[in-house]
Amino acid sequence: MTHILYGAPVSLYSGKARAYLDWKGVDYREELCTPDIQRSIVIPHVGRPVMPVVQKDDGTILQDTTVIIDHFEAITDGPSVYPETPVQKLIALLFELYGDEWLVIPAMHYRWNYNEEWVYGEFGKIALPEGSPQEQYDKGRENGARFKGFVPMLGITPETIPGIEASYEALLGELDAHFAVHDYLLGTRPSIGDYGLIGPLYAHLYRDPKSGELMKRLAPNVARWVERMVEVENPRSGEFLPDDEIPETLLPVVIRMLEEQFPYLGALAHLYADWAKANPGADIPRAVGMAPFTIAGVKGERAATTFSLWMLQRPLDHYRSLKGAVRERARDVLDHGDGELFRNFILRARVRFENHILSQD
Ligand SMILES: N[C@@H](CCC(=O)N[C@@H](CS)C(=O)NCC(=O)O)C(=O)O
Repeated sequence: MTHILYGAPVSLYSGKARAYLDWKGVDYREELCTPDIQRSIVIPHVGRPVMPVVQKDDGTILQDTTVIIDHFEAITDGPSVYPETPVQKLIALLFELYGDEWLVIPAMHYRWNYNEEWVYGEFGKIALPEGSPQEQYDKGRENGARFKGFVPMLGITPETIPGIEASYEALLGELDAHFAVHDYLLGTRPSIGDYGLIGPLYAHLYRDPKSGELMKRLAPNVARWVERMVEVENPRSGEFLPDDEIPETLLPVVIRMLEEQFPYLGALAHLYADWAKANPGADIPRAVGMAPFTIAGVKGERAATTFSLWMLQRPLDHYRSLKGAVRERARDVLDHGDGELFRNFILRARVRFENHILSQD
């Protein structure tokens, strides 16, 4: 018996899980997460339709890519995707947060505004793997409507699109310069930060045809990094840079992340804390209203997604556990940008994520 990854080629977070399982050398096979699988396996265990899901050989269901990764990290010997050195670990956790919870904006923008017709066929292949192209397209249009509906909630509007594109193209330039020198974010071994980036940068921004053309044209070194990540040649190999070094070429991306994502996360944390105060003990909704954000100088608002807080707590808790000289080294890296946004982050209320459910902590 092997483990099963229920996912799909078109799914952002499936790309993250698959790339990790391949690098980790986990014995698994992938099956399409069809509507039947959603009904018979996912919804009964997780409570809602979502992918990817791992069904372990003992029947245990793992959902959420971070939970999946942490599970296999805990039970598998050998090299880890978590750097042991503290500042690299912090940067890796921040990149996971950035990829998972922020780069979904360009990922969804380019998919739905440049690849819409194509992606309907892809959605159809999940629901009707044996169907004709026309049947798949029609079914995909029906099933894709829910995902298209997320677009405005993510802050993607005619007003914000110029900012989203300017930001993404600048990010590609920064990452291209980095991957011209380094195989992965922190050396010759992929870290949890690389897995955060690979979801949006593979399943949407590389694999969707129009987006892939753009990436290969503007940032060929990023495209090659995507290929290294998803076509794993040497599982469980490579090293992080010595001496807890953070490559200089990553600093522009750290600065960008602090500037773009952290004001939004700050607003989200306050909205959630106000909600929690008004609703003690209540089930946490997926979003607690809309939070403002600014991207490349353009203002918008997007759903204040509570799950992002759980992802934020990971680097924040790690940073706050650091002491003395180590904390100073972390501060020096962060303060290339507006590091205070992170270092002095006000988190008035926390969340817990257990058994697929987010709850008040
Ligand atoms: N944070 C989760 C998110 C999973 C997720 O949002 N998956 C998408 C597809 S890539 C999905 O199923 N979305 C449907 C929904 O959330 O309603 C993870 O890391 O697994």
